[in-house]
Amino acid sequence: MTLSVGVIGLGVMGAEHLRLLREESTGVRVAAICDADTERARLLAQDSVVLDDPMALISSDNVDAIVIASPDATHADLALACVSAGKPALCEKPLATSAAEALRVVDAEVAIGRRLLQGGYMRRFDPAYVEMKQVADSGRIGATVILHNVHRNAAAPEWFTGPMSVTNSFVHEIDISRWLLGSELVSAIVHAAPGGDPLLITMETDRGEIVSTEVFMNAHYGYHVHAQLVGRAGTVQMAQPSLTLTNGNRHHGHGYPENWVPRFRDAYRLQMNDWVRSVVSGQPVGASAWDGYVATAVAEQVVTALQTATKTKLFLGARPELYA
Ligand code: ISE
Repeated sequence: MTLSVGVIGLGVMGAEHLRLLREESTGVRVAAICDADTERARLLAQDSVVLDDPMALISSDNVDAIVIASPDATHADLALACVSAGKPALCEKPLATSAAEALRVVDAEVAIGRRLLQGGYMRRFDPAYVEMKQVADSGRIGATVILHNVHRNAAAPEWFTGPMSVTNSFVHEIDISRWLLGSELVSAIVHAAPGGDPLLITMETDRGEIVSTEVFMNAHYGYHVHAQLVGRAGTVQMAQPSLTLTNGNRHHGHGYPENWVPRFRDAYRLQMNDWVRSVVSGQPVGASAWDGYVATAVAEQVVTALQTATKTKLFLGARPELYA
């Protein structure tokens, strides 16, 4: 069976997902694509049908499953439309721009009693994070006490507005910290440098671990994500920002990519391959709609913690049985 996929949104991430589906996935074809910029869609069309309306793509009989990579504010409505059409979707993060909207998506899945949505939290597929989790889970570093995260962008994307360093970028650390530690986040305090960038966000988990994250949107030197997990008997951390060392201009060392696409290329590919397999098998993998709700809800409360500059107790709704 060949799975027919539709892709909504063809910006940086949508174009990469389209490439992965066409060039690095098996058992799948891209039946339809859609972007607010119809010219951009036409240029990427190849043998896919170009549609103007994302809702028409979701309901098309020629589309079995959907990749949502349109702007953040559109994700929740499109995810809801996929659930009501009974079609699986890989939805880029964040699932929604508010906790209330994210909860509507969760409620829709709960109402039909099926998990159809996978959140695009691709770090769960990154070989370095996967190895860190294996080391932590093996007990080799003892009980985990601190997770240090660094999340630096060379420059904030031009579409960044307001608190997106939290709601669009830091959501990755919310998700990956919960996944790595297997704990829930219970409090947050945020320190902002003058001008609001970088941020230093310190959270505590329900098992007393401390999670520190520097989110620096304009670090200039390149895109750099790093993590170190500290246990009572050892530590595990990412070894390198790149796979090779270069010499030039009287300098020897690692290079940094421009943005997240080259850094997480393997993660995006593995995520896409697993998503396609999971749609065919009906066995969900990766971040669920519930994980998407948690990331958005915690981000919303971290934005409040940023504004109040005080330690904020985090709260979540009750996790439905579907996500046990
Ligand atoms: C971007 O939207 C992503 O999802 C990247 O993974 C993240 O590192 C970057 O900060 C975001 O802006």
